[in-house]
Amino acid sequence: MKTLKIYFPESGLIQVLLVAFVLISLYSCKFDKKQNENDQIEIEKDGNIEIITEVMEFKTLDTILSGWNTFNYINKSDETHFFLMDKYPEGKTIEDTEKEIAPPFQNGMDLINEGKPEEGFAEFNKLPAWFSEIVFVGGSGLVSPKNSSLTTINLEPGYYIMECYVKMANGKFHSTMGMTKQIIVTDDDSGNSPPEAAVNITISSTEGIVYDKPIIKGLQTFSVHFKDQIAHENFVGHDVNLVKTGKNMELEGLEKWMNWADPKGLISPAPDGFTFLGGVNEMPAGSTGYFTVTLEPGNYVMISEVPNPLSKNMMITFEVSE
Ligand SMILES: [Cu+2]
Repeated sequence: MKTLKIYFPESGLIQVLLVAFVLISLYSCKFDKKQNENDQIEIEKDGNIEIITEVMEFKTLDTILSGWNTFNYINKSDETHFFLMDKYPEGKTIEDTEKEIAPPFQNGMDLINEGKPEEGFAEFNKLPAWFSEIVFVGGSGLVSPKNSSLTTINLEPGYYIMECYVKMANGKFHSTMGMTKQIIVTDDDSGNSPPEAAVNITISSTEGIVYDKPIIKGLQTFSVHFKDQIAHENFVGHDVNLVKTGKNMELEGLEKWMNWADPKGLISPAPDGFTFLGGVNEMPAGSTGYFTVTLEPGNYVMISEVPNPLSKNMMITFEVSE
């Protein structure tokens, strides 16, 4: 902790009192704001849990029930975000993340951005051993500004960090800038059942993204089954993001943007002409998550947040007709 030495002239006492007054006011302001933030968040009538991003933060419940939960992620900000639930090993908390995980990732990314990819990737070797014990158990896909997404996942009791690692225009991860939130999942079960899916998607490292029925317009629920899970070249596992595109859009820009380890990847602003509508973020092999979305007629892409998704059959296009 740094100690500030302040020299007070004759009117020192008044200044000290003024400083103290300002500090107390600031503290109570902050406290009031926090109270209000939590007041805004609610469990909706249908049991969905709201997550709101106004700028680059998660406003949601601090404690939730285990079992099946549906999250309504509302992105009111001007940037693209997602939420991913990281289940932490026993005894590790957000303080450990800030000390031991965020620095190697950000230093590595900064070096990659400076054109030193080898040194950058070497930074990732400094991640603590317990990093490999974090389990990524799903969340939304990417959600464009002023959009929302509905994602249903099953959560075991435990300590979780909700995070988003999209990058700001200056290359800093949203998570480094504080877009993380600790959430406790209790032993009490929600008692919810998973939704019924109209279309079943399977994703795997061997076959990519496949689905079993024609996709039609209107309100649709998709199941996403993770037949396997691997760490791709950029360390993350595969996931499913639904994207609406203009007609005859060039998809190369989107494909390249999906890789966070690319200096131009997963960085604000997202490429023009694509609207991210959520999906299901990475989950362990054998897991199933769900997302529910209203589909207007038009052209869509389902894509994974990995390097070269096209070559892995993790970038597939489809059309929804009138
Ligand atoms: Cu974000």
